[in-house]
Amino acid sequence: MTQDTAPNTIYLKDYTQPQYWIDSINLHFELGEDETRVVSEMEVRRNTELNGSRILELDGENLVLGSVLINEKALSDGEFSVTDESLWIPDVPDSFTLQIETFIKPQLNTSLEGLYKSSGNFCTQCEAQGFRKITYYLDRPDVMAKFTTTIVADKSKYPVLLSNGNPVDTNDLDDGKHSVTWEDPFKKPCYLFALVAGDLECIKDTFITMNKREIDCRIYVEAHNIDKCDHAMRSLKKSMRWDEETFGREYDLDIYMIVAVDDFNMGAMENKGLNVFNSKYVLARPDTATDTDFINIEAVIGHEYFHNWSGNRVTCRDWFQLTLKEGLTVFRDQQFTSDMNSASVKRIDDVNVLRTRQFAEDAGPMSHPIQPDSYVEINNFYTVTVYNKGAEIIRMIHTLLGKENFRQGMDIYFERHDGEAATTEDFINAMEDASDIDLTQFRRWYHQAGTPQLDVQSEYKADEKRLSLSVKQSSETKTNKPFHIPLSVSLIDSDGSELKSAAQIVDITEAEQVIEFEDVEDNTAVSILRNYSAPVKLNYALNNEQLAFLVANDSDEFNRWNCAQQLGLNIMMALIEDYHQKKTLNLDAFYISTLKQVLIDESLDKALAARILSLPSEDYMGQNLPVIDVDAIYQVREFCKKTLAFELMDDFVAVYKSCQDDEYTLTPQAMGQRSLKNICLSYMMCSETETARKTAIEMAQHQYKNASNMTDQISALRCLAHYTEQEGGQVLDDFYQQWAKDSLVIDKWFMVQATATGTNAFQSVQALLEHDAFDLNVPNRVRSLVGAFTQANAVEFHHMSGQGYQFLADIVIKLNTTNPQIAARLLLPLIQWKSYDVNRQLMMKAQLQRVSETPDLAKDVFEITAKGLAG
Ligand code: B3K
Ligand code: ZN
Repeated sequence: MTQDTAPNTIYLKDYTQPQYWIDSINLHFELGEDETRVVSEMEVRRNTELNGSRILELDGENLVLGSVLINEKALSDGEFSVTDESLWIPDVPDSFTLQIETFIKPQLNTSLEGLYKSSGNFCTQCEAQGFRKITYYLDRPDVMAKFTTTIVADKSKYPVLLSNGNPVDTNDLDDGKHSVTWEDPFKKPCYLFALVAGDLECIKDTFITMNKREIDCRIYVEAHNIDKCDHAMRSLKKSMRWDEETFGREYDLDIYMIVAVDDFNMGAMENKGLNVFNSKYVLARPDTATDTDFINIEAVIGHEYFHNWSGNRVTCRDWFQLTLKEGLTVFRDQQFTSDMNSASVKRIDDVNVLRTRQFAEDAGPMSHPIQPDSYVEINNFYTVTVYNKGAEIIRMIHTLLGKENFRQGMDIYFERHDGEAATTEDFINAMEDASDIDLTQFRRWYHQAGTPQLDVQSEYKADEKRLSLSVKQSSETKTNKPFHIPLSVSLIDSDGSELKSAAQIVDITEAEQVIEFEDVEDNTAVSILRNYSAPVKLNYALNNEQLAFLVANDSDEFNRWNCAQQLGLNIMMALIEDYHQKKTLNLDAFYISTLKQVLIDESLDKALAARILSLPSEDYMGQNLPVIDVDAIYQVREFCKKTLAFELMDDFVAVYKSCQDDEYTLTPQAMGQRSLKNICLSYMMCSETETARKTAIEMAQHQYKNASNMTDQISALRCLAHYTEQEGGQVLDDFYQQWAKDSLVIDKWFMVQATATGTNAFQSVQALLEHDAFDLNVPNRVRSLVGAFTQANAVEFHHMSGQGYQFLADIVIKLNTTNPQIAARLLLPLIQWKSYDVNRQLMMKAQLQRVSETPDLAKDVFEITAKGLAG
């Protein structure tokens, strides 16, 4: 999609129903090496609720039109017209059969949208608007049709032919071809259409549903990956059971298929009965995948499965409703992971993503409410705001209504809208009907952008034993009206026990509000925004002693971590000040001893301990500075790590040794132990005293050589590659030799190098662009090198020379023609220019400007540059 003039903006307020409905579509694909022929036969009917035009306008892009027939009669050239984006047929009957023949070239489709090829196999990605690259259609989610799909292809090259629904017919044809016909009994929008044709193998299992129906579950992969599917299959079956037990939702077809492909723009896609996945979220063996990979696979498999109800059975009326299915489904997958693993660790990880990525998005030029009111390219709105903040909004509804009412609301929503294309308003109405709770004010979360801030001050009156908290809410966006915020609070007495009777969820609805507690003893600590009950910035000035007390005693594990983050942030912000004033840096002994307590506390969950011991991220620190100073942040953080390594070396070594597991397992305990072990190793590696450093290097080398799993191997590799030259170089070479044939593991190899710092860091990233294993057409590879460098290596990407910015713009310009979706995503770090110093601002803007002047700028990239330059 290229533009000569500025592309149109689409507005929610302009939504109207379609002029025509399509009740059924019969698709016939003849897949060829040079050309693919698509014949589509549709039953079309005028929308009688509208008194609209008689012109039928179908969406279509990059298609070669063969023929058009209405009620079996071919139209002559004058009876229709074709533009770059549509097919117009004036004066159509009220109800008719429409047959359209188109020709496409999937083998040349590098946008990975529509029908394309990955590793020689055919596959599709239609959400949001990819179906129009396959055939002319009403490519909008409120047009729902019954799909029947016949695929014809060479049998030896493409023995497996898949589409949505159930297989109903198979035939061997002449010339070594064969055909399979699939019928999907459920009406669906075309974005849920899928086709896969290839030389694939599958693992099979069965799932017995709550009503004793037997579901044939299959995971299709290339033959060499067949031994890496077991975890995905287990995850699928767990998801199916969980959705029955938690939400009473049963699977509805007789077959559920997942296909893993290497070339994919995002994580996975919930096509009805035929999910297509980025292989990163399917393939795992202990020696190739980290604990995080295993957890992510379970989460993404769950996410796509849960879409079968929240997304497919009830879909979105238009793309402005995206959070209706995405926010809700992220909430569902978060609950699932939380139930399968450690709930507090999951909450910590989710909040970390929200606070670093979503808060940054909301503070920049792409800020939008979870229900945006306009877009240029909808693919740019599959954002952390729509997904992750969207999930927080659902979580708040869950908190306000309570578990039972929420479940009832979900039942009402699914029953009322099954088979329909719904809106966020439909969802909230169902929640109100289930609970009798008025969500009028709460609805503002859907329409107001920006992160609200809560300023809390406490006042204790010893004579009255009264504690009052005054809470003020404000927003950067001055036009925002007060939000309805569920604020979870409790009190912890001076012995460290929670005063359970004080625990409550306070409805914050006013700009200023006071919360009173009676009968409170002196020195009682307030635990606030427990479990992160709302997506807000909390400003509650606790001193370092109070924070340390809560790190040690809060009964809310999330808050223990959060207070440790706040404490670390206070300490590091003060150090940044010292750094700017060129003072000698000194790490507060109190902070060191607080972390030491956590480190040696054997009763503490190890995964939680590992998170508490992790310093606030560079991104999080940056958000708390008026101007992000990447160098100061980096130097201060490294200084803290080195000092902690020096001060606590013996403890790190002891804990490291105590965390060696005899046998690899994937339990939350074993994963927790590995994460604590590896965080100890990473601290030890920062050591600057000779003997300690030598010990650390030897331990890392030993771990690298003897690792029984990828978590341990990659952690040791990262430590050596980031903190030593010669030893690092050796293990990087060794790792490459060992894993050259496994592209997902090689992605990790790229990522480790992309996140290295130091004199040659940038040159080595540049050199990697030329590496045989690098390929600009493979999104995973691009993300692991370019994405990691620009998003997870601030000090090198934002180098004063501006070389990082130019590097990124060069890549984006190349990708603009081949894969605009990926190009637009990669460009995002540059639009945050306002957060940096003036010199960097100018250089970042200059590169944005350069990208914006690229000839044939894709809509995706246009929108990001335009918004980025406007600031
Ligand atoms: N619904 C898809 C995302 C499609 C992205 C299109 N650019 C995956 C998911 O959220 O489950
Ligand atoms: Zn989703």
